[in-house]
Amino acid sequence: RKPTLAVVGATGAVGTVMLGILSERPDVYGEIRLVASPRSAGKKLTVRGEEVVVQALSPEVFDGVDIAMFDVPDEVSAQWAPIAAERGAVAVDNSGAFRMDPDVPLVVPEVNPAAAKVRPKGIISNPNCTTLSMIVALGALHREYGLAELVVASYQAASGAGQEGIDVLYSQLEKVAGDHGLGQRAGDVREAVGEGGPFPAPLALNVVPWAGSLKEDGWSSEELKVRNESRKILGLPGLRVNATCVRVPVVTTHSLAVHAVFEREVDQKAAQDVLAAAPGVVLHDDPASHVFPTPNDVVGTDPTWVGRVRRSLDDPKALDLFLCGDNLRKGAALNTAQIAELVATEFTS
Ligand code: 2RA
Repeated sequence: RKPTLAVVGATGAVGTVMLGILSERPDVYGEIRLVASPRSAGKKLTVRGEEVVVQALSPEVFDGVDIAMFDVPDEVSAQWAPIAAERGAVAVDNSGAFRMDPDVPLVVPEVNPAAAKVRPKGIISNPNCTTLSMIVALGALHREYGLAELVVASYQAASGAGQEGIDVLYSQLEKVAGDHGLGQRAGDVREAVGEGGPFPAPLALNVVPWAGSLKEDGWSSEELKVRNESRKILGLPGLRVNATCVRVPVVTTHSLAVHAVFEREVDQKAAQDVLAAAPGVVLHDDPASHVFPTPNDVVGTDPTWVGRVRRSLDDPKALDLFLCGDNLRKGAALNTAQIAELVATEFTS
């Protein structure tokens, strides 16, 4: 039978992308129920070409639901994913609430699909978008060479901070547009765009070395997520990982510069071949012709794009590469949809 799906957070930035993805991908569901806060209840949204009325989040809304996706803030997931699971649904959660819970698998279908079957709490977590933007490509290289260490710098898009992040970036860009003198005196962009919004410094005409909240010893929550989630997904609890997460004035698509050290010696051409053959990865790597991924060329697409693949000049076991992935698609909605499809096969097979 075709399972019933609930999409919780259907009206948010990720939820909106999710409705598009559900309309494009193979239709494996019976009913699709759209759920949001009481404020959005009654709204009509289109999924699979049909208008669906949004229902308010309540325990009863999960009755008869087989799979419930959550694209909502951590505290909402923390409260409601267990309620959905209690009512019999498999909850696929895109928040940070359960990712590091040892009884909740953290799943990337191209990397660790079998983990989705072991879910003692009835909950499966979807990784953070920054981890997801690199892990499919790194998983392929790990299978070939054995990963030992990662040094990562992210270039994260504004939409990682939700619709508010997108709105604030556009509003700041409007405020600086046309002023050709800006960006040449310390603090002049800050004066022009003012304070407020999800970014702790102006994002227009700037980069901001911060995402998430402050954790111990100066690390940001985002940097710790990259470390902890990579370890869990790859099944490498001792993997050495150092990340520096940076926000850049890009609307959507996270990029990462990665220095990856392996157990075995690597070869540039062989590594490129591994990446080119990996499901979910596109090798886009011919710098002589200016072929490399950029966020603006990647946004709206599903795969992880990889370019600038080089063997380290100082370490024959290390590769340097540049990756881009749409943080709202593979980084959030698409991976959640792929996990839900894995679960859906349990109903249909
Ligand atoms: C960000 N990774 O980009 C976060 C969103 N989950 O801010």
